[in-house]
Amino acid sequence: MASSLVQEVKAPNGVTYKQPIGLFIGGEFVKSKAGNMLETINPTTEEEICKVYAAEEEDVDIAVKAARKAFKDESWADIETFERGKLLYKLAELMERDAKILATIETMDNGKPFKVAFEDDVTECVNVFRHYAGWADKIYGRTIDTSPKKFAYVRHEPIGVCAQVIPWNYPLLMAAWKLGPALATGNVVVMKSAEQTPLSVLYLATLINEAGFPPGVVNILSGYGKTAGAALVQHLGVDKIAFTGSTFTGKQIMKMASVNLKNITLETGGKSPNIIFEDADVEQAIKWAHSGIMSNMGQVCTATSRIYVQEKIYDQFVEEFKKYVAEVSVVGDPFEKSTFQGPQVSKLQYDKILGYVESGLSEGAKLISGGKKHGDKGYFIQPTIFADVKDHMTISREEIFGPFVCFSSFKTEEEVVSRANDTVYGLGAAVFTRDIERAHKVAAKLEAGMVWINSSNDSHFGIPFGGVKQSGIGRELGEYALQAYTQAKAVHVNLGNRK
Ligand code: TXE
Repeated sequence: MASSLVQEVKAPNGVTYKQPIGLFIGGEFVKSKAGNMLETINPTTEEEICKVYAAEEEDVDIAVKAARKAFKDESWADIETFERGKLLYKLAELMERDAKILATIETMDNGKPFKVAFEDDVTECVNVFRHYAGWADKIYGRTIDTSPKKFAYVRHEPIGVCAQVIPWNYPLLMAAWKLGPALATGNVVVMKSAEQTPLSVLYLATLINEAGFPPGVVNILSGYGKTAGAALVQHLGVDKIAFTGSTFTGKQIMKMASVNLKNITLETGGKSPNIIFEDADVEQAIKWAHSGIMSNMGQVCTATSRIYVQEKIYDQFVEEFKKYVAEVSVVGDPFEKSTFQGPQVSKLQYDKILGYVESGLSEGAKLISGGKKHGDKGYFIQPTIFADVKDHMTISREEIFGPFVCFSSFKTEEEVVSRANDTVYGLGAAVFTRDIERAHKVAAKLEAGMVWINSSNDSHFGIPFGGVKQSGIGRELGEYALQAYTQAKAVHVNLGNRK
């Protein structure tokens, strides 16, 4: 790699590594044609980590062409499926080898606690790649019997050039969720990382090369949404878009994708309910309710941000939740072992969340704790609890994406299900009760892509993930994601002289 395309970075935890800063196209790091760069900020210190090259329309075009070429090249098009799986296994192994570097980059660029980045995010990426490595040689088509004179079979073919636009809350993990199934099924990828967090995915590109993927099979572009992102999703050489981000941008992407009727998978926003019935195991419910909203600084699309507690236990629950937060939600330097909550990813997100505190207060919700910035430096926000929140209030309706929770009480099952569903979103939902009949009845009635019974945000790479309503289209993870990256081709064979 040319020395101008790599920068030595010394992270706050003492880890020194070589950070690629170019665009990753056709297996090489290159400068953007116009030479524009974007600055990436450490949200803990508010200081620049480094600058990376930012793609513009002409770079996107080059990357899409490189991907198209790789899709047709025999090194990828004709590779045995088992060998495709081996490349993914190798990538997983290399991520495991460099886990400390990857987690360090993630913590520095995104702000999430190192412990979480290392033990959860990177580990899950490795698991995801291994999961899909195993699928690579198990993409089975079908035969369909219609009559003795006709034989029909269905091939599950790759879609082609996939544009993958990912967000900043789980930079590496979102890359893994999208790359795993796309590559296992034989597609090629042009990925655009989020402008706030380009670094870990660029490092991943070096591992993709080392693993031996043919050049152009994976291309990774740093860049802004309105320029690089929009150029990518409108490019006529792109066959599919997979996007994770806001519902607002998801809608724009859907419109842009119509230029050539691209296949599309969207995972967008949420305002997920968490319903606590009076017969719940309160200790467990508090623990899960806390991780369901406060993990990853509340920057989780499935965060259970609206908590409905049955009347009889409401006051006690809110009080105990407050105590639990005070004890567990330790805010501070994400490289410190004891830290549970680091800074928000950016000044924009930080300001947005503090704006919702104002909104909650002005609309009459009761602030139980938090609601202010934490410390003098970095985008830290105190974990914030509002109680007695009414359903019409802005804080109960809009996705806040911060360590910010809204409590309200309910009387009956019917009432709470109707209130939980009264949202444009439908991503996750949680229900806590010891009554198994009620648990399954409520799970069936909740309008959500995922329901957790007696837990929250308890996702797994083998289980489908995605939303209904304005929370998205299609599913990621597990076997379900294979459908998102393949298309069925029916082959009809005439066996004889049919009229
Ligand atoms: O999201 P965007 P933002 C929610 C969360 C957050 C809000 C705004 O509520 O506060 O969205 O965050 C790219 N064409 N989520 O503004 O805009 C962009 O560059 C093509 C929920 O960061 O959706 C980035 O790579 N691409 C969420 C990605 O889209 C475009 C995760 C996400 O950015 C584009 C993140 C365009 N016109 C935010 N505009 C989740 N579901 O997990 C932007 N992008």
